[in-house]
Parts: sequence; C-alpha cells; structure tokens
Amino acid sequence: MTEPEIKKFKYKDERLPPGQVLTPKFPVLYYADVPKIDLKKWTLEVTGLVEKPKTFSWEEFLKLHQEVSVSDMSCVTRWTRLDMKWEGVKFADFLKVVKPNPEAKHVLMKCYDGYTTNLPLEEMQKEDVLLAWKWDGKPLTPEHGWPLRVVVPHKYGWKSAKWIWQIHFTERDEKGYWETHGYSNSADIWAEERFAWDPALQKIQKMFVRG
Ligand SMILES: Nc1nc2c(c(=O)[nH]1)N[C@H]1C(S)=C(S)[C@@H](COP(=O)(O)O)O[C@H]1N2
Ligand SMILES: [Mo]
Repeated sequence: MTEPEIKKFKYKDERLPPGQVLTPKFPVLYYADVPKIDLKKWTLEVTGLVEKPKTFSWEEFLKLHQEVSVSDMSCVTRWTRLDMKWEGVKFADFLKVVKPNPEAKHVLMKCYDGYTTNLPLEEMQKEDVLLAWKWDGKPLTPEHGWPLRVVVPHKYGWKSAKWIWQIHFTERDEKGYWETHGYSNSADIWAEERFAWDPALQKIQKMFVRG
C-alpha cells in the first residue's frame, strides 16, 4: 500500500462503522438475477396509505426535483465504501409529492427481481435517503440497480433496494426478504444490528467474528 493511501485510510477510520472494513471497490450483491428492464415499460408504483397513490413513468420520475447526495455504504458482509456520489430524488422530497397518511408508519419496497425490504417511515424520512438513478455522474449499471434504486446509508446495504418497482405504505410492519431470513429488522450500522437474534446472542456472535 502506498503512503498516501495509508494516510487517507487512517483519517477515514473515524467514519468506519464498527466491525466494517474499507474497500475502494464497489462490490455487487444480489440474491437472484439482474432483472432485464425496459425503460418504456418501467413504472414506479406508490401504493397503500398515501393521499396521492401514483404510478410514475420514467419521464414523470425525472421531472421530480433531483439532487446529488454523497454518502457511505456499508454491507453486512463487512465492506464499507466511502463518499459514494448518488443522484436522484431525496425520499423526503418524494414524500411531499405522494403525501403519506398519518396512519402510515412503515414502508415496504418491492423490486423487479422479487426482492423486498422494509423500513419504518421515520427512517426513510432521514436526510440521507435517496431514490437514485445515477452513481458517480453516470446512470446506474444494471447490476447496481438500474434504472432506479433506494439508498439508505445509515442502514446495512440490504435495506438499499435495487430495481425498485413499488413503494408500499402500511400501518403495520411487514418484513422483507432478508428480514425474514435471519437478518436484523432495524439494521443500524452504528449499533451493529446485523442479525435478528436475541441481543445477548448478538454480543457473543460479535466476539467470535472479531476474534
Ligand atoms: N432488488 C435487490 N436489491 C438489493 C439486493 C438484492 O438482492 N436485490 N441486495 C442488497 C444488498 S445485500 C446490498 S449490500 C446492496 C448492494 O448494492 P450494490 O450491489 O450496488 O453494491 O443491495 C441491496 N439491494
Ligand atoms: Mo449486503
């Protein structure tokens, strides 16, 4: 490793969530296949407890207020990449358009590959959450979620749904794919909420993993 790199990594250490390792790469993670999507047929549905349920075409989505957002990304498999430059619609702004009802407390995200993931509306309202279609100035590549994905930097990567086609608002929590397969429902990267087990067991698990 060259000296400038070591310096950079030392400084960035403070931003590294517990138990994570920095990577300069952009690993690809998905549980099935990369879906083939035709932009002309692509839609984003907003359903459930909202004042304005709507199905967005790609053109309609692009007309929404767009922003650039730089954030870090952490996967439960322990890689973290810093300073990811995303572009798209801030979820907080998106909420102003679709207007969730007061009873709406949870969000279920559904993807073109069959994947699902869930979060409380409160977590989705945070400043850093984005509906992204560009990364590093260019449209997303197919494996990273083209045409549209969610980015939730303060949660482990599995909450950042790629190839999203539906955003469903509900009163009660409905778990997504990894949330029903042993992973934490809350997935906070700073509290190391990796698994769905009992917190005492999680503590023991951490001791083993970190040695
Ligand atoms: N639709 C869909 N979204 C998904 C996944 C998936 O399998 N399907 N994997 C998740 C996981 S585990 C991670 S870490 C991130 C990784 O995003 P990346 O492949 O762009 O790095 O996507 C998440 N979003
Ligand atoms: Mo992940």
